[in-house]
Amino acid sequence: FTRPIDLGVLIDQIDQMTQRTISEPYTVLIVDDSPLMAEVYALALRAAGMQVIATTDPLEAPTLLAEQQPDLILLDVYMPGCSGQELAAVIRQQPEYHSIPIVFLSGETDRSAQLAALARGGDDFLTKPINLEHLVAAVSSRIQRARAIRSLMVRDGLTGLFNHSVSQDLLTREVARARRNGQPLSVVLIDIDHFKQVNDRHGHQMGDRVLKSLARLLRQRLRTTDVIGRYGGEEFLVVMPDTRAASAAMVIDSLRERFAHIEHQREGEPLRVTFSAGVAEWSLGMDTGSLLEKADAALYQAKNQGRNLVVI
Ligand code: GH3
Ligand code: MG
Ligand code: MG
Ligand code: MG
Repeated sequence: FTRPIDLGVLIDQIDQMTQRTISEPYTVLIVDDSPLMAEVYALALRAAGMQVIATTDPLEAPTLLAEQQPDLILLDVYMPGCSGQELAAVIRQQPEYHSIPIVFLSGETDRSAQLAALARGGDDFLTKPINLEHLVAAVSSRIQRARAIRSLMVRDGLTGLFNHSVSQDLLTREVARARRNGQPLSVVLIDIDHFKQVNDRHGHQMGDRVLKSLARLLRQRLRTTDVIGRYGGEEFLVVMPDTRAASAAMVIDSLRERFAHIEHQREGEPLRVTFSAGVAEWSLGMDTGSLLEKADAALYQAKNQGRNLVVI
């Protein structure tokens, strides 16, 4: 006698594990006026599997920060031209860098100078001579925590997809990119059909399970360059760069068919659920708002024409 395996729970666990293990290597920006010291730190961090960008010129740091998007900054306190404290203050003035950890490196043992550096936006202070094992441990634990916090702020808790405001920001970024490079861009709004009935008849927990299974399907079948977000309760937003509306609609329609065949309940009364979708392609003169309105109008038509449909 063996207990039946709950496939839904198992798949969720596998999803969570793979999301945790498939992650990019940690990237660290080192700013130290001593090339020798920068190289020593870089060697230690690289040996631990991290990517390192190093500069001896503090004035170059803002450009490297914007271009390389590091996970953490190691900052020497004493540098000619611009001190580490000054640089930290400049970096912290930009909202997009508020959450990036800054760790100071210095031979300074004076307590008040250390506190001043922390007050300018630093997170930690390592005193020279620096133990390289300590450096690697301090850097990796800070990056790990920063990434976890960022993912909490960016992802929807139930489905693991981007939340409403992040998906909208990413859409705005793709609109700007399409305007620049002249490549097509399509947007899809997906809304589950009669979802209130699913909750009413099968319970809220089953409703949640349906939401997770649609999220999983979208993640598995769409490109990694597509943006997939939970736009509202049972509404999802998909942003497809370099894609014309006709191809986007074909892809979403095959997902629609696949989703409609999923058996959400293994015992008792069978439960199948469908969704409707509206597709819109960006054209010159449209902004994020008008593009979403166009997709919403198409979705409204899909609902009006009987649901379980994809409309352009
Ligand atoms: P339509 O086909 O016209 O879209 O009908 P509908 O029932 O899907 O639409 P309606 O907007 O009336 O209902 C949406 C329901 O989605 C109501 C709400 O309780 C449910 N819902 C929203 N968020 C969640 C959630 O996180 N979990 C669950 N289980 N239900 C949710
Ligand atoms: Mg120095
Ligand atoms: Mg809805
Ligand atoms: Mg609905």
